[in-house]
Amino acid sequence: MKFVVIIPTYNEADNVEKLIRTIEAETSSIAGHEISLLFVDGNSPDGTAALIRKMQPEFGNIELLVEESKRGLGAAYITGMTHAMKNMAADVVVEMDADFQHDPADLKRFVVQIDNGADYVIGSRFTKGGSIPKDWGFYRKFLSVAGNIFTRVVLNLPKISDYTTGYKASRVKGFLDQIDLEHLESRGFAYKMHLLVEMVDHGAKIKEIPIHFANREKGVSKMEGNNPLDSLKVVLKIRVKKSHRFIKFLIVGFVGLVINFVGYQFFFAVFKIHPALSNLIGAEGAIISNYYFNNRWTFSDRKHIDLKQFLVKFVHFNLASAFGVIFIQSGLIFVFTYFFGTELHILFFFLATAVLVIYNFTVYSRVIWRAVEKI
Ligand SMILES: Nc1nc2c(ncn2[C@@H]2O[C@H](COP(=O)(O)OP(=O)(O)OP(=O)(O)O)[C@@H](O)[C@H]2O)c(=O)[nH]1
Ligand SMILES: [Mg+2]
Repeated sequence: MKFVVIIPTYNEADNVEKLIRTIEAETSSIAGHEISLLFVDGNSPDGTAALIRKMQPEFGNIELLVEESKRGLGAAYITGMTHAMKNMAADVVVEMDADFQHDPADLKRFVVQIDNGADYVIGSRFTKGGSIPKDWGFYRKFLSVAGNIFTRVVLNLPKISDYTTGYKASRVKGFLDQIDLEHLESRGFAYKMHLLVEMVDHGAKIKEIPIHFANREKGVSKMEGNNPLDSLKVVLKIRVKKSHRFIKFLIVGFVGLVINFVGYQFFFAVFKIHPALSNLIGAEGAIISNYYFNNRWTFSDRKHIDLKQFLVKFVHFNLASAFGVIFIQSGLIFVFTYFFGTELHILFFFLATAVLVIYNFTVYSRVIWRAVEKI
């Protein structure tokens, strides 16, 4: 596999030479994979790019992109990731800082986890065995910890101990290549949150590994002062966007319900078809409507356009819908009435239907409309 380690730099002249030598030494023992470095320099006035260029002939696996100017960490990574996928045939992309806060010796451990089947390896400072610098002030510690809790709760994410770490490896095929990087919120540090949410939404298998986050060796921090506020804004924006999707899903579902009911009445009353069969026809009408409108509207950013994909996913959609009604909704009603009798059957119906709604939304988001075909 080809691993591309993307390293954004801005005024890292004091670090890059040693960094390149260390990474090359640390990764030379990795067998069976090709490792390349991709620097994205924000046109540093201190000559960082020239130093990198000078080292390119010595190693042969270093690429450099120079931006017009410093445009933020997220912008640099979006440029780097797009280049790594389009022009370097990357199978895996690693995000890494240039200031030795991320230990190059850890790269091997990221590779091992990808080999073991992980799609998204997170270098965590807060999991057991990880650490942050001892001399970090209370404010920075607090921001990191509170930020993590806030992000997790507001975005209803799976349990990860470090949502904002900068040391990560992402699998390209089926994950990074399906994500619309140009539309990530924030061109600053907060792009990390959005990328993580996208990887989770695309069903990435996540593996956390502990890392020791060091103090930067040389040079000064480029952290923008508005990072915390920007991150807060991004988390809330994603929340609102997700809520929009959920509301659209509910409206589409309601239209489906009406179609189901009208179809049922129509075929029973007009054609005198057996009520059970009439309902089946009505329900299929609802399924078709739900699929069509969710594709056109709720998940318009992940629309199935290609006819074959549209039809294949429609079959999946039918199967998922049938599974939901039979095993989740009816199954739950069966279990409830088995334990508590039939007296409260109306309540059981609503409870089971609520679970079905959540099941449907999860399956639609994570399975049916998971793979985005780039338009
Ligand atoms: N190309 C580019 N690189 C950047 C930009 N901002 C930061 N970087 C680089 O991205 C990496 C992370 O930035 P840092 O300033 O170290 O941020 P940090 O690690 O969160 O903060 P410190 O702990 O203070 O170092 C470093 O390698 C920087 O040189 C930018 O706007 N453009
Ligand atoms: Mg740093």
